[in-house]
Amino acid sequence: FLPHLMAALEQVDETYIMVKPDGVQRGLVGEIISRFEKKGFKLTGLKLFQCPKDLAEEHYKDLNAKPFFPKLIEYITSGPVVCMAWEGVGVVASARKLIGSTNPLQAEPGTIRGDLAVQTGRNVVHGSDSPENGKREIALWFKEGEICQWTPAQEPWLRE
Ligand code: IDP
Ligand code: MG
Repeated sequence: FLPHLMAALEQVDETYIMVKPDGVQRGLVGEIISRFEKKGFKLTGLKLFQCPKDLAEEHYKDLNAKPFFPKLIEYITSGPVVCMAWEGVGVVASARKLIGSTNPLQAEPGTIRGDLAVQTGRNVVHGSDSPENGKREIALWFKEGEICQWTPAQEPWLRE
């Protein structure tokens, strides 16, 4: 009974992770996917995509008053990105930890940005900052039918 109750309290979240154009150009796609895969999260959506300007602006709308906004939109639309949806208990906060601080020089070694990047404006990867934004961003970047529900064979070896 108690394990079932505890399992019910462990909410499954989803997060939107994106390899930015610099990550794609630098050949880091496999490395970045691998970090989330090895941790034990479930991949539910994946595509290579050239982002149009209006989508980039919608995705980053909370930052549209920032001085760097035009350059951010230019950066995100400058080449293909890899769009991913990942699912799991605590996946939003855990993915942010795996990614590291926005400024790669402040990101801890062992994190994606800490290991693979040197500048905020070229920080190789995006991750949603809340479960609500995870849902919002997945709905923004993926069409219906592009998200797969499936049960990984490793599940009983990841969670008791
Ligand atoms: P996050 O990606 O760590 O969540 P946010 O503050 O949400 O960081 O900013 C979104 C993205 O905007 C950053 O990942 C980075 O690419 C870019 N950005 C943020 N601050 C700056 C800045 O001061 N200069 C240039 N680009 C920035
Ligand atoms: Mg953010």
